[in-house]
Amino acid sequence: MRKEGFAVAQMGPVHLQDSREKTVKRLVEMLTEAQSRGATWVTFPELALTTFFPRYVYDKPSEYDPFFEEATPSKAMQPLFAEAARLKIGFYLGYAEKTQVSGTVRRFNTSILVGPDGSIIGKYRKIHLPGTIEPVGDPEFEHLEKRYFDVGDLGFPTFQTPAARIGMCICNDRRWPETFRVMALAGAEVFMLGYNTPSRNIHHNEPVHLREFHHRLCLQSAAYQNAAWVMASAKCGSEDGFDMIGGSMIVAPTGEIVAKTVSEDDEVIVYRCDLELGAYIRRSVFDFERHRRPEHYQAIVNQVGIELPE
Ligand code: CDV
Repeated sequence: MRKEGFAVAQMGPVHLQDSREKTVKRLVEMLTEAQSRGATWVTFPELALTTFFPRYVYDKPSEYDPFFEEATPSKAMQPLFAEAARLKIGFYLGYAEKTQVSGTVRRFNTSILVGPDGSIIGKYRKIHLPGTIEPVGDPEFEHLEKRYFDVGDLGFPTFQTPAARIGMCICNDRRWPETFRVMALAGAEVFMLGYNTPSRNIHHNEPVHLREFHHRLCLQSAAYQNAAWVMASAKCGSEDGFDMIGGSMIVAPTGEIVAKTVSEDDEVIVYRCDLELGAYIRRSVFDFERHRRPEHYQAIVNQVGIELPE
């Protein structure tokens, strides 16, 4: 057995008017609770420092730039970094990143992995951006990630930490099995992800119970098929009247849910994960080296949409 305490810190709503200071204070409180309950790692949600602003239509950078951080750690993040280093606890944090790439301003939906010593171990920039560039014209279904963010340019990296090799992804990425398989092929033993999932489906009229079912389905199959632990953290509840699902959870490499939140508010769940469980499964049913047949998977990387054979 190789056991390590992992926590998922779910957040209730962050409203448009809530200050970063107030929001980060909530994160620090949950970090402290996680550490007191034996966790050495915490997963926080996607875009954890602000409301889920891509639901709103903005035209000018001066209107949406206030949601972005320009430094890591930014001033707002500093209390979280300081407390985590003091408590010797690592964390995953999602936020909106504004940066320069080759002299051009770029904006990403980003997560960082911060080690128990307070150093930044790695960064991921969201690849599967949902929604539209142009507004659909119905505030209930507006989801403008493609308007505000560039597609991530870092691939799906994994990072060796004192506890395990960790891979990161963000929200909609979890619906795409390629996300997890690429990280698993780079040795990920733990997948960390944050999400903001509206209770109403932006793509079609789907009941809430299916939203939650599809969420669980993605996480459980990702864990099982890649023999890895999954840490999934929601920002949920009603943000200024816009409802988002909860259901933050920790899933074992067997696909079993071992811990799950019960509220749509700030809530911490902790589980002592046996990293050997995943290693055992990767030596048997999911021994990639022995059983994968990539020569028959060409379409996965060579095609985007469906191409019918001649
Ligand atoms: N923030 C997200 O990526 N949300 C998507 C919704 C819009 C489909 C999700 O996959 O939950």
